[in-house]
Amino acid sequence: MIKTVATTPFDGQKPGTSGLRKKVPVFAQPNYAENFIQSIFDSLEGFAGETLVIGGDGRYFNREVIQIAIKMAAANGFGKVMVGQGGILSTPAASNVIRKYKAFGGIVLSASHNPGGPNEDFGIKYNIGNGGPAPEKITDAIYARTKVIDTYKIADVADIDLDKVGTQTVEGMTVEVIDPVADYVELMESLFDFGAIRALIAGGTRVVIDSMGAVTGPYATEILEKRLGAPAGSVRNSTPLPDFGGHHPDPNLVHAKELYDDVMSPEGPDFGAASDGDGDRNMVVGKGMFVTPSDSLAIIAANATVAPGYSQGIAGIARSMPTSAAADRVAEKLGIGMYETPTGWKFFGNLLDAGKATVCGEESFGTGSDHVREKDGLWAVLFWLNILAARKQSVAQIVKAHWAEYGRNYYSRHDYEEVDTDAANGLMAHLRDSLASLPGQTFGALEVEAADDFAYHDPIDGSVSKNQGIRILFKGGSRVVFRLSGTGTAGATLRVYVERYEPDAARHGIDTQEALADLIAAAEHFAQIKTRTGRETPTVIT
Ligand code: VG1
Ligand code: CO
Repeated sequence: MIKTVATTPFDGQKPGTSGLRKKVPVFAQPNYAENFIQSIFDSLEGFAGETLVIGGDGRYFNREVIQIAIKMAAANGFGKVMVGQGGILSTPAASNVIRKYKAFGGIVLSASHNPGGPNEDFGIKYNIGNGGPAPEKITDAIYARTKVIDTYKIADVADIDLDKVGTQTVEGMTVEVIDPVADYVELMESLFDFGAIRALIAGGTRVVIDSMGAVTGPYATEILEKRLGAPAGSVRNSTPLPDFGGHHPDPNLVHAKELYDDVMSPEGPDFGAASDGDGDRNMVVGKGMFVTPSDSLAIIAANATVAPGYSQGIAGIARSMPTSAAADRVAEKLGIGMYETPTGWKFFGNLLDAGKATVCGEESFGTGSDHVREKDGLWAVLFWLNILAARKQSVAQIVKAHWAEYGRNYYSRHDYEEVDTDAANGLMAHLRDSLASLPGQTFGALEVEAADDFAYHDPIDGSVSKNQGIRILFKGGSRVVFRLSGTGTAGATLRVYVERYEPDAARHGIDTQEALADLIAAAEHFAQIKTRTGRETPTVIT
């Protein structure tokens, strides 16, 4: 039986950088998830009889919301739902399933790199038929709908069995529970030289992947241990758990420190990687060398043709504005297009669909390509292993050779988390107000060349996205960027991105924070971070 339930709007159901993210107790309020899901459906057209893909990263509350979403899809007229077994689909795997089976779209349940548990984070995101996050036009429509919603539709039926692969029927709609791993593994095998990677591992290169108790465990185990022959146990924290085993599933030098320390120890593995909650981010570490995500994008682009899926070369590179310009130098050398977008994967979709860009990346440990429309953690790891196998060099050798050829972009991000919202807004407003007077100002040896609030003009659909981050550009190519996070669930998070280009190979061995010290001081000088936020130091430095 289909029920129509009366409801009233909730404040603040505005999708951020990547969907709606809130604490579980917020999501658990009666009708909260239902309102948002109905608002998604109300903002779409023409899905009657079509297929919807549903899956999530397995975090606390995943199964409950999946039951609701399936019953609401049935009540709203979808013809079929494809859902990962156990409610599991990594974000890149969901993107692939949407594309492969020509679904109308998908609902991805995740709060990505934020912790999970009864008092931690949850999230809902809608992806369109190209497999990518809904563009702003749709997320704006969803938000507008959440403000006026008065009813939602749901099938009044028993819970669906999510654990058995196969099909069942819910109020006339087919529900197919699929193996969440198989399609993804097939795609990876079509892109990379598994034979060469297998030989690399058989030859003694020791590879470990830390899945951080989150969704990539089953994917990484199947690929690394079963298909590529790495010994059992090479994938750590491989069972997806509702609270990620207490891990903070953010693959960076703070939260994946154990893995980092292990790779750096003399007797440790040669190559280590970690993924985030929903499997779209990656951290890559080689012995003696942490690879910054911005460099990782540049190095993958420069070496792309070693992988069978990219042997014909790449059409272009896209990066988010705060990501370092390391990839720009590769694009220049290859004579291909370079695109600079706002933060968030939804801005890459048009460029990928139009064939303008083949690989994309963000400084926040996100790398991907036109194989799906999300960033893809394991894809990046496999790309690196393919490069190691082809070049027969270590990670450190490859990175240093890259810097020698292109120069090094020293880069760091300083995050100030859970800052008072008014203080953070005040800091950004102050910077915005001072934009016109910044050019020409000096700080030590630095001179401001230009300053602006980044606006993106999408070259494909002509849409304009304003206020995407304050940039202070110095003479010589160094810069500092300020923006507020759109994924947090408590207070505001200020992100400060700092970059300096160093062409001289003799100066490529400096500690990053030291190499950037004057720019970090300049950021403090221009933004008054300490006095405005009351923070002496960043919460996280990556
Ligand atoms: C952050 C990152 C951004 C990324 C987004 C979603 O956004 O900075 O690069 O695309 O998270 O990633 P923000 O607005 O907090 O800076 V995920 O892996 O959280 O879906
Ligand atoms: Co993520």
